[in-house]
Amino acid sequence: MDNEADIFYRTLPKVELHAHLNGSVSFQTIEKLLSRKPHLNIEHSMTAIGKGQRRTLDECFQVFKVIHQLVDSEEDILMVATDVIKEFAADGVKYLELRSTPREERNTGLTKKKYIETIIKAIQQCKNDGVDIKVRFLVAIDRRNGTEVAIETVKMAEEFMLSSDGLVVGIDLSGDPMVGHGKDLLPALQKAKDCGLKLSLHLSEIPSQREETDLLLNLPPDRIGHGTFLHPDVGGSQSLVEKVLKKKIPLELCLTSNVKGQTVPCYSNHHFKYWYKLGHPCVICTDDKGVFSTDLSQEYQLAASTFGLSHEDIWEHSQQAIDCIFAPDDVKQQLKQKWIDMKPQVFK
Ligand code: 6MZ
Repeated sequence: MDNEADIFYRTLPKVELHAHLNGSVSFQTIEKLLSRKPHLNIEHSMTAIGKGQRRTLDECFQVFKVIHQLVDSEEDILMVATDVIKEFAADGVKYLELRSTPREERNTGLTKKKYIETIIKAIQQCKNDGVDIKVRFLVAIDRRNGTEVAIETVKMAEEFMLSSDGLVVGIDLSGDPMVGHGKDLLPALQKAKDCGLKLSLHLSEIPSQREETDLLLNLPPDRIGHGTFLHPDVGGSQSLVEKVLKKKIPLELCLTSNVKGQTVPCYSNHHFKYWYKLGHPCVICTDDKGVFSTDLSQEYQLAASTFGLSHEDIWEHSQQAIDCIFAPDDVKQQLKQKWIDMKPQVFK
């Protein structure tokens, strides 16, 4: 969907909980990166999936590799993170949890620690500039990197949780679902949980992960990314669904990403319908707004038009997302007040 969303969806205050930093880089920011690095011979068509286009999930992961070539220094990360935060704010997002995988780059001297520090700096700069959005950060574990890197990442995340004035709140488990196995990451994830980091785990993004999902649900995670193949109609199982329901684990759902990445055949078959009908907490998110050429307002509008939701339904949906955030209760209260204050203006 590459259309402009209606004014209602733009003014609607929104919560974004599933946004990978390097997947969220806009056309405009890519333009700036391309001009910084002309020697790489990268074109726009290699960094985004446009209107009506689809790719295999495998091809999507190739796109991230291209973007990583463009974003490889402290300076790039600062620009990308600042731009992404401002773009979400301009789209009416009032609370954002960004996630990103720390990388080191020998060529530019970037270290993983610097990587995280730079994102924290971008969050603080936006706050100092008065950008109307609260931002928190989840340190991402790329599943393909195995046990040791996962443990190292959790250690760093713990240090930053204690030193970032509450900005680092949790861990994301992501990366190509075809690679690696969750059982190798379980000790690191358990450690993260034990030290007070929240967990958002990509689970069942592809059909063959029932056993892994079952194992990781025992942690349990605080939120689930995608969960596309959890339910029995698509080859998951009732027992997985029961676990999610019993533990009330919210799902982060990304319509355009799943359709463009072809893990879901069409919008009307999206598992949003399954979970929404059950009244289970789920939150509409973008995943990678740059790569999938979308934004959160468009995703809300898409959910409304596909599943016949009224403006009041959508309002409730955006409001209930506040209960799924990882920041503490005082932040939830401030957001709830903001929603109350903004309602007359959104429905005028
Ligand atoms: C799983 C995904 C993803 O971390 O460099 N990522 N992992 N499934 C997805 N569905 C499409 N989309 C993005 O952002 C890019 C990284 O986020 C993860 C992948 O690990 C990708 O390399 P960062 O900011």
